[in-house]
Amino acid sequence: AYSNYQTVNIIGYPFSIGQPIDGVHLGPDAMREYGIVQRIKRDAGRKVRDLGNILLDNSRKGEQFGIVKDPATVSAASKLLSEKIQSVLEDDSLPITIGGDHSLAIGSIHGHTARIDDLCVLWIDTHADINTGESTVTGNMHGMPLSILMKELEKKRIPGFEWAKPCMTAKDIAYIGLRDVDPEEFKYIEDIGIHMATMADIDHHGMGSVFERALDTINPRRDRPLFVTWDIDVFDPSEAPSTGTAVRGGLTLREGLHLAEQIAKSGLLVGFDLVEVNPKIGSQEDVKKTMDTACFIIEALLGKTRRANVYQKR
Ligand code: B3U
Ligand code: MN
Ligand code: MN
Repeated sequence: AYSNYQTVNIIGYPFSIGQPIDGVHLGPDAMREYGIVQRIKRDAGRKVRDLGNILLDNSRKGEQFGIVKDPATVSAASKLLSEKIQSVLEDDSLPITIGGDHSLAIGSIHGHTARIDDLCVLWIDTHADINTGESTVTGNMHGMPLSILMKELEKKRIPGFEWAKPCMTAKDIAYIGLRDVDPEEFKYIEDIGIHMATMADIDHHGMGSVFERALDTINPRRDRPLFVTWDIDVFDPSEAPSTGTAVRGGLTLREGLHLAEQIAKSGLLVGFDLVEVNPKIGSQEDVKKTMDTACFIIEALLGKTRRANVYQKR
């Protein structure tokens, strides 16, 4: 359906202020060094443009709203991403944002909804990332992007994000992979009515069925453009150890590949994020494995299958 999205644009978002651990801002350059651009070029049959990194103020100023850390810095950075995404979409190209911490989804989703009507979103993550200024225990903004984006939580928004009008409702988004949701987050999810598929659901029904159910909820006629924001920590730490908040009991590489392949096959994908790869965590081998997992997923989202080393027709 979106077959004009042939040119893939890689945007690096070297940002770590949404969480406390050093190194996640080095994710995009580490992925480039590992060869992500060449891997996509070699196999994707699409043009790849590396747009480089967005120049971000990545210094901690210690400003707080309540216990929320550095909201102004997060806001300024995600505004730049939203603008970048919009310019890529103007060009009928597919943006891939490589993080950086997950607070970047404020900018990427805002940018997509500004240019694409009727967007729906799959949030693939261990965490629900929907804490508000009232509910957050850590004060880390990578655990909060959805509270900025959701219309239903407009009254609970922290100040400083006036440029990003809430652009999503519960019918526009579904979670896949959750297994570490704060009690207050669970209340928001239930009150608002966001579809959530936890690891338990994946165990019980299998990934194929979980994916179809998620789309049945947010995209029943399979006609809405789809955006995917993929937190690498959804994987089991055995597949993606180099991330800030690894939680055991996550996706296998095979489950992740199946999900990514089904997303590609839908023909609905208009853009995606891959976030929270931290090359400063773990051994060299851990970092390599994590980046390899990320590359596998990016390639599969772009149409690579396990049937043969050829890409799906778009
Ligand atoms: N829900 C917790 C933990 C967390 C969220 N996202 C990550 N960790 N990566 C929080 O900080 O809000
Ligand atoms: Mn996340
Ligand atoms: Mn996460």
